[in-house]
Order: sequence, then structure tokens, then C-alpha cells
Amino acid sequence: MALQNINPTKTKAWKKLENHFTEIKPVEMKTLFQKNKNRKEEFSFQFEDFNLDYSKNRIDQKTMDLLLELANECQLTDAIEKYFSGDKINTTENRAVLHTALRNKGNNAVQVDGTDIMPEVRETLAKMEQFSNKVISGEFKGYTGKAITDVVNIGIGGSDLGPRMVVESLQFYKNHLNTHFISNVDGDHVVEVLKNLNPETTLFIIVSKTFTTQETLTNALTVKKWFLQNAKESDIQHNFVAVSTNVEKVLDFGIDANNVFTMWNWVGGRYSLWSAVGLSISLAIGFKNFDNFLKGGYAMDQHFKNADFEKNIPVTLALISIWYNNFFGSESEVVIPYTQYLEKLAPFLQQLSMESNGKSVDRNGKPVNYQTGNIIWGNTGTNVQHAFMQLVHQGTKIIPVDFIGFKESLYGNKEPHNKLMANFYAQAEALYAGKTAEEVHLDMKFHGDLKKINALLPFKVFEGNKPSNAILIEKLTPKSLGSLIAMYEHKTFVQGVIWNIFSFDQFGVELGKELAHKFLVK
Ligand code: G6Q
Repeated sequence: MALQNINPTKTKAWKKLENHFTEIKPVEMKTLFQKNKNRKEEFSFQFEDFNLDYSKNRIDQKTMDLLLELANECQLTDAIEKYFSGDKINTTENRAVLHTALRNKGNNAVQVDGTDIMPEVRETLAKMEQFSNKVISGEFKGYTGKAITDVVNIGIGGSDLGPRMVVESLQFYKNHLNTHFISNVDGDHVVEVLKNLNPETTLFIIVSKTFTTQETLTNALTVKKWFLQNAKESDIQHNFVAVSTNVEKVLDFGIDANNVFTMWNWVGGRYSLWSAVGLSISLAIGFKNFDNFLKGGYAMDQHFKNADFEKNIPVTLALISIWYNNFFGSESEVVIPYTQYLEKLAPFLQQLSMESNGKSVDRNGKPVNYQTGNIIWGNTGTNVQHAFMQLVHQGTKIIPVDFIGFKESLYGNKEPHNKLMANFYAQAEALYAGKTAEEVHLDMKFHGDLKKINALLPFKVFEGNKPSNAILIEKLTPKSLGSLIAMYEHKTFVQGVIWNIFSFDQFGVELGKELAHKFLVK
């Protein structure tokens, strides 16, 4: 069954939130902390090795109660039930949305059109495991009989951003294989990647759900031409594999039927890294680690499905985000992980959130008269503190932040890690507390005459009262990364449910694909 069709702005909760907003808007978070000594504990909770502290937000208990009322009036429980059980909630494409089945570690069947899809999912995973083991051990050989040293993922959008981000994020767990990514239809970049590769020892994975995407097919053909400078057509089977739903087109390209990894229409591109689209991940870190990554996703699924909404991380993050987007009018959110490993997280989340919720027509097919998907951006701390954080601290916009930190570093280098984490805490504190004129004055009083101090004072004052969430995780592992990604997937889902839009189509992307063909100068 389809998702219900409820205009959030017509709910009772929305009206109450509008009234409540006028009460909260002038309130300083500092006052809220002074009034409630247990605020930090009351607005924090733990799920496995994740701790969410959302106390530094412009909310009080009433805000959260009303946001939960909104979620209930928008039938969130019903939507979650339909999401996990394979209902065709991607109405405009008449498809189920089942990336959660790809990481389902339970024994339950998941039905699509009356058929349990779990056996096929497990079969593909088993094929990925076997293949990964063979490539990593050197048993799988390239066309001249040499073991594989390099893997190149050719794909774009959902067939690139996820695997690229995970491979980079989990490089600590990597084996000897070098992994490369070609996505843009930029011939120069393709040459740059190929120039250091030996065709004999390189495995190419062409990842395209449709196998019709111009960029991917063009790049795949360029690579094939380069490969055939030394090899024969019949050698393609040794060095090329594909991940696609379109087996016919893959075979036309010259890839052996045994080298095709299937995927399904019930997995959206931007949600597909859990499927064979993640083959480059499984090759880079080994299948066991890939499976732990799936387990992390599954653990977050269970939490999202079963935890009460008050203590549910994706629900809480989604509701707070809606509060800023739809009541404070903030247009963007910034995500700042305090680990260099997660440098590609922001581009991944941009696609996940903005392609899913960048919609202006509701589930009735009518234009919405309220804000939907927000702009997501970010990069790693502490780098951003020396760059764009100025605007978050002293600019004119309200930009809620997600700070993501890890208690342990992977190599156990305590001293730099302590400094990194000191910055993680300090940034949240600075945004929250700011710096008053008195504090600035105190700081400056020994550094010049009063006239100079007074002239500089306004520029050195920080208003504070800027919101952030702190997500603190024990350690960056395949499992915790899996949970982190699933957390943002579910946050995106909850937002789409409440905004009454369809989060799983992407007609905007498709228009671009169509027009690029028209504009192509032959
Ligand atoms: C993802 C989008 C889009 C898609 C790419 C690649 O949700 O649909 O980013 O992943 O356009 O598509 P193919 O995998 O079909 O080549």
C-alpha cells in the first residue's frame, strides 16, 4: 500500500508548533541550560556505541513533544511499517524501497509482489563473497594469468558516491588492492586514472543499474578501447565485470554472463551501496568487513524500527531538522565529521538527502506551499574551522550543525586525537555560548586603550545560540560506518514522510540525462 497523504501544515501539531515557535525564538539556549540542570542528560541518549547529544538545540521538551505529535499525525509508524515490508511506497515508479532487505540479518521473509526476495539477496552476497575472496587471494587472474592489483569502479551518482565514500572511509581496513573510481564523463580524468595502470592486472567493475547512463557507458567504452590496445575481445571476460539490472546490455558490451552481479529495481541508486554496487568495497576491505558493514546498517534498522520515537536517533535528527527548516527558515545543514577518513561523507549525504527530498510537489501531485529538502554541505573538522566555519559562527544565517566524532583513533595516537576531539567539543561550545561583549572586553583590556577596544569590540562578539547535534561514536569500524549511513538514510525517509513528498524518485536527474543526449554535438 502507498504512503498516506497528509499535508503536514494542516495538522493540529503544525499549528501548535507555529505558536510555540514564537515562544522559543527569542529564548537563549543558555537560559534553557540554566533552568534545567539535567538538560544535557535529558536531551541525550545512547544506542549501542552511538551517543546523540541534541541538548544544544533551540528546543525545549514542549518542542520535542509537539514534533513527535507532528510525526504521529503524519502517520510515521504506518510509513515505517510500509517501508520495511516492501509496500510500493515509491509510487511514481511503482516500486518497493528495500535497501533494508540488502542488509537484513534476520530470518524473516521480505516479499515483493508475493515473492520472498531474501534468497536472491543472499545468493548475490554469496557470489560477491566468492568473487572477492578469489580476487584478493590472487586465484582470479587477469587475461595474461597475473593476479589483480588494481580495481577500477566505473559508475556515477548512486553507482559511485557510496562505494567511493566507504572505500575511502574504511581505508584502515584495506588489503593490498588499489581501488580507483571513474565517474565524470571527463576524458582527461579517465586518462589520468589509466596512465598508472597495467591492463593485465586491473579489474574493471562497470556499475550501472540501467546500463544506459551516458557518462558510465562512455567511460566504459574509453576504458575498453584502451584495454583492447593490448588485449583481444575474448580477454574482456578476464578483466571486466558488471553490476546492473540490465543483463542484456551488459552482455552486448562483451562481459561474460558469469561476471554479472545483479541488482534490483527495488533498490534506488543512492541507496544501493549495500548491494553488489558495493563490490569495490568488498574487494577493498574483504567480504567479512563488508558483511560487518551490512550488520551495522541492520542494527540501525532495528533501532529505527523498534525504538520509541523519543529515543530514536533518525527520528530525533529528522524532527530537529524539520524544526529549523520549516519554522526557523534555515535553508541548509552542515555535517562535520572529526576524522579525515570521512572526507567524502558530505558529497554522499548531499546526494542521499537532496536527491531524495529535493521535491516541490506533494503526494497529491500538487505544489507544496512549505519548504522541503534542505541544502546539505560539509567537510572534515578541524579543516573547516580554518575555512567556512567563520560564516556559521558570525554570519547572518542559522545553519544547524551535525558534529560527528569518534572516541578512539584507529592507530591509537592519543595526543593528536585528544586535540582533534578537543576541537570537536570546542566548536559546539563556541556556537552555543558565543562570546559576550563583557568577555571580549575582559580579554582585551590589557591590550590597548579603551578607544581601540571599543572600536574593535563589535567585531569580536559572538552572538552564540547557534544549534548543533553531537554524534559521538566509539570507533570508526565497518559496523559503525554502516550504522551511520543507515542513520542518515532513515533521517531522510522520516523527513520525506512528514513533508508528504515522494523521496525515492529522481525525475530531476533523469531530465538532465535526456537533455544531454539532445545537446550532444556529434
Ligand atoms: C540515484 C540516482 C542517480 C543514479 C545515476 C547512475 O539514486 O538515480 O544518481 O545512481 O544516475 O545511474 P545508473 O546506475 O543507472 O548508471
